Amino acid sequence: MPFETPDTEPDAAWVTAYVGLGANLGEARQSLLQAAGQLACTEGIGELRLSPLYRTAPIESSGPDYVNAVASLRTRLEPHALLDVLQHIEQLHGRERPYRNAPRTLDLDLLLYGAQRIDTPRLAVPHPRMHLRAFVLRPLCDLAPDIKLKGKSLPELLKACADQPLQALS
Ligand code: PH2
Ligand code: MG
Ligand code: MG
Repeated sequence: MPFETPDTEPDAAWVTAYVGLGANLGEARQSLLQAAGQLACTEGIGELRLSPLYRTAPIESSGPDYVNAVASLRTRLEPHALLDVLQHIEQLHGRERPYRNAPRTLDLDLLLYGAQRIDTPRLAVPHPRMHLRAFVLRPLCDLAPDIKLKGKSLPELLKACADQPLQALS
């Protein structure tokens, strides 16, 4: 059996996940690009695709405009292990949490993990507010236009938040 590698675990299943990226402090654009690179280099994560970047007005938040994007990736990390990776990368970028929705140097949110629904004290997936936020829906639609949330298409959901200012960055 020339191709057997008996000293390694059998491959865990690879799952497609979507991560929301946002920042409105410091070099926001640079932080998003760096974070995408750091995620792509992480063991257990592959095939990362980053959406276009958007400048977006803060929603239920304050401070300067945000830069937002979404990344799709394939992972064999379990959801909470992936969350650990996201929080570690936020820390590397100096993330502080003085109060809810405070301006931030980097926010990485696990939006979708395959078709799984997760509800634990640390993690809710699908992200409970993603269907209401143009800064998530627009870049998600760029990567995966056929995804449905709450039984609705992304263009349909985007129409309902047409009042949320958003501008593509070149
Ligand atoms: N994130 C929030 C709250 N409000 N607004 C914009 N435009 N972009 C964000 O990433 C964002 C927000 C909570 O994480
Ligand atoms: Mg967030
Ligand atoms: Mg977050």
